[in-house]
Amino acid sequence: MNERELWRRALAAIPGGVNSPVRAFGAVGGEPFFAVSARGDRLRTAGGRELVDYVCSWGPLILGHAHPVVLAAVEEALRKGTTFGMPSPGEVALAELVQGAFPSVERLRMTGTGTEAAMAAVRLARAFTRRETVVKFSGCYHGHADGMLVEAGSGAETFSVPSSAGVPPSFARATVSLPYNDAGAAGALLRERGGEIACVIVEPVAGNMGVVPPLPGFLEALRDRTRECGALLVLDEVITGFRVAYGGAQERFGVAADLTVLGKILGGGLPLGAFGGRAEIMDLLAPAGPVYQAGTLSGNPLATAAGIATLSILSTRRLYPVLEEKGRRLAAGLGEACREAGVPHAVQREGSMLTLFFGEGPITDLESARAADRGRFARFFRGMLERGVLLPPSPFEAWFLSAAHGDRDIDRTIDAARESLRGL
Ligand code: KE4
Repeated sequence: MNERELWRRALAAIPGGVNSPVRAFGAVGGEPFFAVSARGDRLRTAGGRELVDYVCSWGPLILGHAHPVVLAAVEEALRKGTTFGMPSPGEVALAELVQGAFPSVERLRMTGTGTEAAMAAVRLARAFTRRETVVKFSGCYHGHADGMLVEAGSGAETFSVPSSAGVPPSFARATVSLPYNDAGAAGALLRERGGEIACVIVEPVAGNMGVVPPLPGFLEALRDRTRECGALLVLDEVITGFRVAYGGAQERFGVAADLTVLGKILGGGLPLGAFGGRAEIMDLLAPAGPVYQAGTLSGNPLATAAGIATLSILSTRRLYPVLEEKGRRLAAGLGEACREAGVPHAVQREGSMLTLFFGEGPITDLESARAADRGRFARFFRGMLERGVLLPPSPFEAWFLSAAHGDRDIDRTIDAARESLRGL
């Protein structure tokens, strides 16, 4: 298949040629390839190349591509049909698995995407608290709902400004964006204006400005200050859920959310998002209560089959120490390769998600993430791709390891990094 011709056709039919912006390689240059199949940690392109894959579909594939147990579960479900538009047993089984993994989740509602789940969780928080203002953190991404596409205005105290065309300033004014990891700023805002705050929504480990772990005490401060002022703490665990621990960041850091947003791994590679929390909050949702939310394919039987198969393997928790060691091995090798090359770097990791920043660490917020050398990352990305290793095509994304990334491929990645760093 001629990828250049395919790309020309894609540009003639799809805006920017892609169905999600980051796939267009805008941050790293060049034309993207087309993926046609994948298995384990390997992804095959339409041009016949096989790549060691650290995108892993942006997080869902913690077991690797096309895991046989997941494929078998989806194939079995497929033979019975694709969607019924009626309650199906898999939705109940998957919701019960999430209840078991997240003690803070007494009730769960499924959606098609993480965006829908985050959007509905915020709507629910506003209804439950009868307050309007939402606090988020610059550099965190919670999907593309209007109120989430905002950035801090001048000075963290002022209301936010839209970070996308088409978002009315009035929507942005209901959201305040603060610097990530700044417990002082969050505490001050919640003490001064806590009475108007519906919720604080945060990635407990940031993965959308590159991997930025929470500083000690940051999550605990958000938990304490929100409890004091009656705002809800919404932990967006779309990436971290089932990734950094079976019970997500809540298990890893011991901080319980009022509402949890899930996605990615939950769907085992098929479209699935979810949000959940205490029954007294979740039971405000239609049809039980006055907060409307719905979805044609929410919790559809193929996605729940993939999710149940994935969580059934993860629920033994045996995989997490293995993933931790894979992440440690890769991070150590990348750091050594950068030191040998004399390249300023910060390898930031939480479990099996990491980012190599070309800048002085520690990277604790969006400002320090943006100070890293993006041009160097773009050249490094292309060098790695030439050597058969696919990194996320953006310095502001997480690299993901899966159960399928063996030591040989990790060591091959480190060797490719050593070679790519020469002359960067
Ligand atoms: P989706 O609507 O893409 O399923 O989920 C939105 C979302 C919500 N919360 C967090 C913490 C997320 O990371 C995401 C989606 N992540 C991006 C990239 N990290 C998905 C990739 C893309 O947009 O193409």
